[in-house]
Amino acid sequence: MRASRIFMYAVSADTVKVCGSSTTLTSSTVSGYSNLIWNDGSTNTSLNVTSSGDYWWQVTGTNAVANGDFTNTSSGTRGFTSSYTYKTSGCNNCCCGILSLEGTYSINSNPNNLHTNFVSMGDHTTGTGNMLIVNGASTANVTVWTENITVQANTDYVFSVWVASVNPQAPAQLQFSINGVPLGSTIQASTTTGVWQYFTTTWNSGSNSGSLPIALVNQNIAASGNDFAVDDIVFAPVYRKNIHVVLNPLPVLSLTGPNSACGTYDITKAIVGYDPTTYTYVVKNSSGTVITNTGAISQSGTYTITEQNKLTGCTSAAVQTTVNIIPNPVKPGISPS
Ligand SMILES: [Ca+2]
Ligand SMILES: [Ca+2]
Repeated sequence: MRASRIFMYAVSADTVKVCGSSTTLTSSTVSGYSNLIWNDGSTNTSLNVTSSGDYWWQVTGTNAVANGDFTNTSSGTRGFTSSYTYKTSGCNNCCCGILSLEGTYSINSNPNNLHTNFVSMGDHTTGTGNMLIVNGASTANVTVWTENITVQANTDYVFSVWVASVNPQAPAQLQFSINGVPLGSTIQASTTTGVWQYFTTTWNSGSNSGSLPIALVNQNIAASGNDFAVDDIVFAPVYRKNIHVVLNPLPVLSLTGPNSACGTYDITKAIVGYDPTTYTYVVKNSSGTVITNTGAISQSGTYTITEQNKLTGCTSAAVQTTVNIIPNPVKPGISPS
């Protein structure tokens, strides 16, 4: 049930039309999801918007990766497999430590503990925890890390990872992969060692459901180097709300006045830039009664006018003007009947 609900949410985009120069968008709570983030990276429950355009907020469900922070090291709880060779003990006749050979990996709190040429650095999770440390080999399309994850159909997922180079040579080129299909752009690690970088991609499961292998695949074919650390792998359902915002300006009405006329007054002449094609004008007298005969006002007084843009529906502030009607002189000898 949840999966279909998420799908409906994910494909829907609200359109918010507002009269004015800004509006506030507000996120909502999605049960079981947290870590709210807006398109601009902010994490408040609402976002102030001052230009038309497309916006989104997103919350993330529970991480499905079993040991994404690499706390567990024993074979029963490690939670993943690799096409490289797991090393926990010394390397006979090796130069530099237990990861001296290409195509080996281990879990440790410091790359330098495993290879004397690897940088000394802390993990991403806490700075003192464990990370996956890899002496990558020069073979492309090798699975560095993989775990079978149960996915729901028609659900959006986020797949993210933190990567650091532990050796400046030939930085790692990794690829997200789901069910053997490459996903997103290549994860290009830095030539600077010891700096954690965040990589993320999204995936819609479509008709896929059940247990699928999700993986990080090595695409580097450099002979030496290609040595890196991985930490805090997340694969989680994600709910994103897309919001299309249209901000329409408020019309600004300007009137001339005070206005005088003999007999009757066409009050549309008081409207600066009178444009009945674009606007609907509403004229009221001082009692608040709408005047329909705007072309021939016969009563002196204060009149209030608003203009509404016919296309956007946005209405100006009410503006007042005064009209002074001067009675026409009555011809002598003729009495009003
Ligand atoms: Ca960690
Ligand atoms: Ca290597």
